[in-house]
Amino acid sequence: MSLNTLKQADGIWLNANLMTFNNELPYGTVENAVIATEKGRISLIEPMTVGLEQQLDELNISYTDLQGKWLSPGLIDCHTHIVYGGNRAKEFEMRLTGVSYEEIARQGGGILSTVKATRAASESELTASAIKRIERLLSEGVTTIEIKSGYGLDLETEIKMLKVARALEEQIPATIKTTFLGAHAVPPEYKENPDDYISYLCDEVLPQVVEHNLADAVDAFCENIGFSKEQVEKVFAAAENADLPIKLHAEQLSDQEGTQLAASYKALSVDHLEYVSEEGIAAIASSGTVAVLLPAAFYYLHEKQVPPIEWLREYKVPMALATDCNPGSAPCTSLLLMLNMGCTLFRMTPEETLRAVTINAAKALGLQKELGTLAVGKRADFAIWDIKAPCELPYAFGHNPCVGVVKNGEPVLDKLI
Ligand code: DI6
Ligand code: FE
Repeated sequence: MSLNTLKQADGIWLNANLMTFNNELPYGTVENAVIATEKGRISLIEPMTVGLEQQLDELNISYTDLQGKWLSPGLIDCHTHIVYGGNRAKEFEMRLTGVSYEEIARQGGGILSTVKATRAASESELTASAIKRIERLLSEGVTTIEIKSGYGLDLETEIKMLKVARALEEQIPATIKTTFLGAHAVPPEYKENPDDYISYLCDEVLPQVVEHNLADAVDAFCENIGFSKEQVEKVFAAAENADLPIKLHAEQLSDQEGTQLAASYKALSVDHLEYVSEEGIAAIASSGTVAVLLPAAFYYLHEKQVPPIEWLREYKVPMALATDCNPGSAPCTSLLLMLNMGCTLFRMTPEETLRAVTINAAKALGLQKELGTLAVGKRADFAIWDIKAPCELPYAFGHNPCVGVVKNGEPVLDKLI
């Protein structure tokens, strides 16, 4: 045990069971461990030694005794649309009288009704409503959140959304990654000329987003109710020009072969994938792209076709899970519920679901060097769980055993008694 490291530590947790995702054991388990942090990073992970508490007491070094509780990397929600105006409860009601999600979108509802509400909302209104939703994620051990624009669909509102998303990092203890999703839907102004909208995005909106450093990635919705592969390719070319990595909403409702296109741009992730073909999976296997699965949208839209988990396993594509928190297809603020749905709806294993919200979710955001595992040198983001085994996290639903959250080495949620 390196007592010198412990003497310099800012925080020490003893008698912890760790899910590190950083060794060959299931969950990267390190049982009965000490974890310490210094200057916001993990400075030590070692097995407990006999008499350590006493040694620390004698040296007057304070620590938290976790008494066998489990500690995981801070969870990462790598796909959300959590900044938006209004809600779509009325459309939920419509869908239950038999009108489909696609039909509602064609009638000018759906994404466009949220566009109206988001354009009308002030920055402070958007911030306040997003914070309420984010607080629910944080209470479940989430320490990193990706947030997309895409409910503005004009220069002013896309910028407003991204500014609000960026500024959230100063108000909440989470890392925020922002994604420009101008190509989410065709706005009413361009209803007859979607190609002109794509040119507007590439020539006028994206340059402003880049100039003000408002986005960490660029995304698009490749779908028959969204944009064609050819239109998406123009957005990708502009993103590449601006040196921004790409992501894609791909094959959610039909196979548009957007996955292959995204792979050819070495996308960070392709998201949804219910209708992806084996060729699509083979393509992302060689491009190192993460498959982000979104069971809340699948569940909420009453989809029947599940993403091809078997192929993803066979081709060794890393799988991530996220809430897709949005007002239309996934008004969901529980990443723990996604673990459960990953198992029950998609038949993922409990370990796959936990890797999907830690190490693989970090990869989907290009953050794997900093986040997603417990290892010396990584950022000290972690969650503490009152459980006896990791599989308890996906096992129960509607239940939150998170008793502590540490962000950059600082306790930000503490229910430990
Ligand atoms: N796919 C989704 O699941 C969200 N966007 C997208 O392209 C849904 C957005 C919405 O319905 O508001
Ligand atoms: Fe989405």
